[in-house]
Amino acid sequence: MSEPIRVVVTGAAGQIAYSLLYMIAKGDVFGPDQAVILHLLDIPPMMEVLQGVVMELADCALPLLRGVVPTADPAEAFKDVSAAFLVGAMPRKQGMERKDLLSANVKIFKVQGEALNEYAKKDVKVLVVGNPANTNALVCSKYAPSIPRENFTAMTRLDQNRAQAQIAAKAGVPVNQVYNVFIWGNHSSTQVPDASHAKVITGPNTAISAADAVKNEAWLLAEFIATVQKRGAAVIAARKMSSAMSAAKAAADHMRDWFRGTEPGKYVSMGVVSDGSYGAPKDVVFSFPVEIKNGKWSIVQGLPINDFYQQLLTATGKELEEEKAEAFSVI
Ligand code: NAX
Repeated sequence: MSEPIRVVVTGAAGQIAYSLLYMIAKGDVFGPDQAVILHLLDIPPMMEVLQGVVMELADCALPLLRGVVPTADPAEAFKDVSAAFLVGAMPRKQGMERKDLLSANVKIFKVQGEALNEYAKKDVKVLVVGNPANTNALVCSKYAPSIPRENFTAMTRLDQNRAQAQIAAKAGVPVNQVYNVFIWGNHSSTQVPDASHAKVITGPNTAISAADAVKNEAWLLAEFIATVQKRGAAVIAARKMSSAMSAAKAAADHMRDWFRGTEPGKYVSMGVVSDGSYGAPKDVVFSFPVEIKNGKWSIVQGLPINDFYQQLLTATGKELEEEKAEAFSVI
């Protein structure tokens, strides 16, 4: 068993963290041999609630959990961390557009970028979940110049998981038989769920295209895309609260793959600082299909993109450029 690593979760008293902390502490993310010390950051009025979370973590009696540091002080929260789940933010309420949240939330991510810059390990891997996740991740990286830009990512894995589940249900297969469906662009309603490269496993060494598996290409180009784009809003409408269990699972999936790698030929979606691949605007956090090896992600190159998807990519890229301009105008 190696030395424990320090992992910070912000918004630790909130609903996503409530599921996520358990997954991290039981080894789902960093593996069954990696002990962890959890740093839990929330705001001062939530410290009493956070104490309850600390009690519950103790009561889970998890052998990999070697310490818990609840705090409202970013300096303490980010000290020596190897991984950061930036979940804490103001959540979107019913009827609220993501842009309404931008102004309040980017300021939080500026402060946390500065704290990461000063206190975290220089190879810290940062996953931004709090919305608007892509632009928050960009803001965070700008205020943490001593940490490489590639260490800042935004979560679109929930959208990918939703897409994978939709295709699996339509094709009538378990979800792990669907792969290489991924998300381009922003974690917003302009996101582009792309099933044109997706495959469905049909036998020990055989896979067919998602279009063949669902026997309905029109569905993949219309209803499928709309369902995934609007899934967050549908969950809010039903639950009166935003996605939490599934968001925590997706955050755990994202960080697990980043630390432990992806299978050869299998892509996962990550919002990363764009290098302009596939005509995406540069210097925004754009979701691409990536492969991960030795803790480093790389954008999957050379996928053919037809005009239909290219137009959608352009629209989501434009939205990210607008968000970026707006964010840096209010900081
Ligand atoms: P909750 O309101 O349950 O929890 C948020 C927590 O963050 C609260 O405890 C709050 O006190 C804390 N917080 C606020 N400001 C903070 C700060 N400056 N430092 C530390 N903690 C702070 O929200 P929850 O449902 O957990 O959602 C958290 C965020 O995830 C929201 O921004 C939400 O929009 C976003 N989501 C992102 C998703 C994605 O796929 N990227 C999907 C799920 C979710 O909607």
